[in-house]
Amino acid sequence: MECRVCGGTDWQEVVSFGLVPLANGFLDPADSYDDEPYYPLGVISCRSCRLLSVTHVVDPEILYRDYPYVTSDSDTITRHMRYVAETCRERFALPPDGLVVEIGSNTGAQLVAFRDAGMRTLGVDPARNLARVAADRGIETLPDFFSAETARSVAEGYGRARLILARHVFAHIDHVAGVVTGARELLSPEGVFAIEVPYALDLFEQNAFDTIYHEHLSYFSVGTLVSLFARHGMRVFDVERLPVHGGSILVFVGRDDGPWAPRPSVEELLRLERRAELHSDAVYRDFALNVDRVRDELPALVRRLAAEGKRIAGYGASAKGNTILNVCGLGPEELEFCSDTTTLKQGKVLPGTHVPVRSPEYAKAHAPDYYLLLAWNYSDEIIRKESAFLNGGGRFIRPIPKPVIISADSL
Ligand code: DWN
Ligand code: ZN
Repeated sequence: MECRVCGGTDWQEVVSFGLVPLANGFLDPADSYDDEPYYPLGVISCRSCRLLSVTHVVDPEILYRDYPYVTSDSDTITRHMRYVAETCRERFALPPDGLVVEIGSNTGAQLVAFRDAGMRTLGVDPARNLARVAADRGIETLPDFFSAETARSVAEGYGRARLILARHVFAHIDHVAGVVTGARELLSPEGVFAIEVPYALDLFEQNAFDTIYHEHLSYFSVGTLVSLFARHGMRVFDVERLPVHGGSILVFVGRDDGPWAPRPSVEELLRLERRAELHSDAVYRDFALNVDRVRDELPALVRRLAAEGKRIAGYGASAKGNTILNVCGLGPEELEFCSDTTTLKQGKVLPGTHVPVRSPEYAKAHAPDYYLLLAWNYSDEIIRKESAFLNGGGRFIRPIPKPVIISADSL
């Protein structure tokens, strides 16, 4: 396999989880589960550019045409999307009538913040179910994948963009070269391409191995992104480290013939990555050992509690939660149900484990003794929201970076 960033073929094996179902492959309980698809899941690291890549690429037509994840289903992300809009408008003095194009625009919640500031907006998202929701709230959305061709037809129909946004979608793209070339063509010379991706350093520091699933093809460091964009006539000129989704970077990229000079933030993170020795095999070996530790300790803890007669449920039917359950061998034996706020997921069952997804109202009426916090990236928000559960003696099991029990007393 050739590296999608540098073309290299010298790979270090990092983790291998065997056959795993799709993390957003929620099933209808009325359907038979016999033909549920499973695909190989593992991560390898390119020894030339240190891109982390999944081992097996699933056809994006299967993954994204009908998509259950709605970005605006948490206060944390809603606040974050407002921040992204403000920071982009202020830093880059975006003109009120400028065009903002968002790749992977989901239900349009991020673009609303630009539209409300008077800007012209266009979403591009292959999920037809979500593109319809976006259109209903007045955000024009092309129900398609972003590619060099899409970029060309958008430029012809709408003009050049001052800002192209790609939040938590860039790491989902296999043919990055086509997307980067397309973005460069679609940008006006002073335009900015802003991408937000999970950060490789956080993957290791948080031991966030549950963010490994078939949608996430790449796990990036700043160093890898700098070399990727340089190959395509673009320059990473600013980076911000943010806590969303367990640790992400918001990376600002300009055309190399544009006005944006590199800011110190880029060199600061490159220095941090050199200090973390991301170029050595040892980092990836250590990560694999930490992953194995959670794969041993978490099922042991959950099974011990279940054997003591404790009732346990999942909290947040997140994609990453499905990696945890499937990779740790936890399922309906241990979890009664999984609570989730997303109406598209309620009434379905989780991929692989077939644990039923229930609404927060159901969860409240059937409160367990323990919740396995599968949406641990929202710990603060959830702990605030669930103070009555905690004060009533309820507990959370936070699985990552290593399993811990959270109770009212421990907070
Ligand atoms: O890259 C991706 C990331 C950014 O988003 C996608 N491939 C898919 C998705 O990953 P995820 O499903 O792991 O994302 P979240 O945002 O961690 O999912 C949290 C889930 O938990 C959602 O289904 C909403 C739910 N939730 C809940 O039930 N109660 C969330 C909160 C905050 C809550 O209080
Ligand atoms: Zn590479």
